[in-house]
Amino acid sequence: MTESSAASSVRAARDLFVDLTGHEPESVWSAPGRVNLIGEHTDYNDGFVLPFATPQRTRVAVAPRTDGRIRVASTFDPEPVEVALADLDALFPSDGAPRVPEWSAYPLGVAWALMHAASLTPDAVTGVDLAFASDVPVGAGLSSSAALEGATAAALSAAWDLSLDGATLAQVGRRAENEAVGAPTGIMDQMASTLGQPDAAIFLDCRTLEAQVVDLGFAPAGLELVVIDTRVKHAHSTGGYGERRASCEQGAAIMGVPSLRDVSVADLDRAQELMDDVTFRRVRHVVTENQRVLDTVEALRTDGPRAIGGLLDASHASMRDDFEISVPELDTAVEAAVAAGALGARMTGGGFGGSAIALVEHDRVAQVTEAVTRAFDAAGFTAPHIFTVSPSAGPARDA
Ligand code: GAF
Repeated sequence: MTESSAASSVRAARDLFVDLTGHEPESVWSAPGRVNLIGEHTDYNDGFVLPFATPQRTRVAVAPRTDGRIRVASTFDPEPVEVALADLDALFPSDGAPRVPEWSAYPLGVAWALMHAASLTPDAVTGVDLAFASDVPVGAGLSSSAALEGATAAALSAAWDLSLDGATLAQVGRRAENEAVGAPTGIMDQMASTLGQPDAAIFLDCRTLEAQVVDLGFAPAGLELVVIDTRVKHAHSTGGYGERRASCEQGAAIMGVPSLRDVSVADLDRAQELMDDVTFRRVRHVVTENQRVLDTVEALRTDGPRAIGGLLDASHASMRDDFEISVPELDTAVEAAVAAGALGARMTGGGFGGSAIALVEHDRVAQVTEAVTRAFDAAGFTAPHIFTVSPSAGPARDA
């Protein structure tokens, strides 16, 4: 990510804001997307995750207005959506589908969840105009939604003079995603976005929300983290994600524990006797993935990033064979990257499309890129989008 592309994204948000309102914004805020290094589908099982924030960010130009209304617009869909803050409760009823157009449920849902989190009544806060621009690719498994939620939460928190920490902003974002948008996701993406640190990952215990910063040290070790966006779009508000979550809950109920966090690798033999094969394999993925997160953190702390390649590979195999959330494009990306010399590779995010990551020697990035591109071509897949990322900081005021 170059300085100028960050600047052009700030300018795009500002320009949209001026088109929308006819005046300059008061400030521009931003929040990052995320790459999950390891720990997939463990967050809603009260387990462990190790994500980091991307250099790609969503930016929002913002200024208050005097009439108690909130208006949102995005460069992706510049048709603005405007509602009264006093109507938000009715727009996001606890027993029904959101009553606002598609993407606007994210920022309007954050406003609604933030007002509840801070016990604010509509007459206690100012109205606001928000104009968004983003360079986080949508549907690529890099959590453009958490970036949108994080940027909105940071901007509104400043506009409404609230001093909320990153974990609270993340919980606001998650509530918006779960209840306003209707996607049954965990807390990982929002915590990665709001707690992001340069050159480090966030080791998060999703039960206690205790977060530790873990140095990654990719650059000093001569390594790059390569993202392979397969261009297979995914969504978590429909289908497979919810089904996997239900299987995990069923597995925990059969084991008689509150969540799969409470099942250890040593318990797996017993689990296999108690449940059907599919449920058992879903359980085995989560239980072994939790252990792989702990092993990855230990390896990073004691031996450095070169020691984690095998854990990344094992994570992918578990998602492909046991959790069954990979797709041929992700498997091809992982296999071609490893065959071309990556130290390890895995799909990242919720699955059913999106991106894979590969840990690669700096000198081999071109070789891996070429090999993956060739493999996609040979398989007749759409050409992937391949780029390197370095772990980045959480929400910030950019202007
Ligand atoms: C998606 C969800 F939003 C996260 O909460 C997490 O469950 C992830 O899929 C899978 O690890 O990104």
